[in-house]
Amino acid sequence: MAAQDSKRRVALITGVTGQDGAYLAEYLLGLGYTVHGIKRRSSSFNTARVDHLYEDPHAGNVPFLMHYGDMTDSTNLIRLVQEIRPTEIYNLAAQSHVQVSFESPEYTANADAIGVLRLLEAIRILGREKETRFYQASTSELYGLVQEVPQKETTPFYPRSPYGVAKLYGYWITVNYREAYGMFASNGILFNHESPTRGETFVTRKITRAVARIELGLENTLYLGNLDAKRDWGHARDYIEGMHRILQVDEPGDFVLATGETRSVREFVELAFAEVGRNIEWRGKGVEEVGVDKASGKTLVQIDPTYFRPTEVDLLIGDASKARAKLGWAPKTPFSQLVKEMVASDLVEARQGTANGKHGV
Ligand code: NDP
Ligand code: GDR
Repeated sequence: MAAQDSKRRVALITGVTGQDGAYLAEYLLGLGYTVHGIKRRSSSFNTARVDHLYEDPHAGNVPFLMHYGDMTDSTNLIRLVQEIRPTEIYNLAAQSHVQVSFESPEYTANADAIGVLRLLEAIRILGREKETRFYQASTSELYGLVQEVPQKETTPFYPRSPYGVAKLYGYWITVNYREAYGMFASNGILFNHESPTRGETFVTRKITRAVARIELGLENTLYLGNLDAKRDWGHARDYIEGMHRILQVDEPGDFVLATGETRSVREFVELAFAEVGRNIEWRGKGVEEVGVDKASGKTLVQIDPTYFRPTEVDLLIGDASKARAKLGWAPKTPFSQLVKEMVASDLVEARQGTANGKHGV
């Protein structure tokens, strides 16, 4: 077990402005950690998810601090690890959109694969192997083409996208640094997890946002790709607790976090529309298929083939028995509650007109 300074609890979160980073930062602050986050420079504000945690550092000893940085910049990462001296690093930063990874495969590899190496090397170069525990945000996308279900830690990997392949490197370099240098470096192999702050171009949020906007008459049609893909969807709030537990146990290792239930995109659509009292009937086949509101006869869902991926992951369903046994972790939020929460939040957002952006995969 890596010797940790028993008094200092200092976390460094890469990707703190993302869905998981923001939930994790809030959770760790609640546990009394000092939390440092890395944010990217952008031409417009990108900190909406963590703004409520921010306190003016001029006020003195604030527990939450943000630093500019990028997973593609080694010198920046080395300097930050040197200055912050984190006791725990959560590497959540990534180009995390599977379809976008087909458009930007090289950048995805740079940030999602080599970025992991850069951070592990920063720890090693600074001689902090024994002082720093490292969490890598691995993914069920590693399983890709179905080899066995449910998928667990021993299931062979077969990634199906540049994102999945980049994350495969991230997974193995984490294992290698654990074995080669005795680092406390662990992978969380997390299945899809969503929330009201999920990025707007992931399918769940795209659906709940469209349901709200259609309900309020701001939009007419939801355009989707593959309706038959099946995912094991949980709530991000539950999964970040699992991430934290992965770094608190005595031995490093690799852990699946999942609900053990799977649903199709089609089922998600049906449930989300049911939240606003609409029943969807599916008519037609293939790219001609449409989702029709049974009561009004209006077409609410259409297929747009641009959202189909060159290679797809058809079925994900995870077995989190190891996490249950060794971490005492279990998901708490039922699927129906997740959908309810997301639709309710998007209704509020649509009413206030606070939602950003109209386009996206
Ligand atoms: P998001 O896309 O919401 O957040 C990604 C974060 O990474 C953002 O803060 C983003 O910054 C940052 N980022 C992207 N590229 C870089 C870069 N080059 N340098 C520094 N920061 C960068 O993802 P999630 O919160 O959903 O996921 C967190 C991690 O977990 C990701 O690594 C993802 O691949 C992985 N994962 C997610 C799952 C899920 O279902 N949510 C499941 C399994 C794994 P910005 O805000 O500026 O864009
Ligand atoms: P995924 O999430 O690829 O599983 O990766 P996403 O929500 O993008 O897709 C889920 C499934 O829905 C199908 N789909 C669509 N997807 C999007 N984005 N937009 C559409 O219009 C659409 N129509 C159908 C997809 O084809 C796919 O089968 C997420 C990310 O968070 C990754 O970073 C993470 O590693 C995995 O989850 C676990």
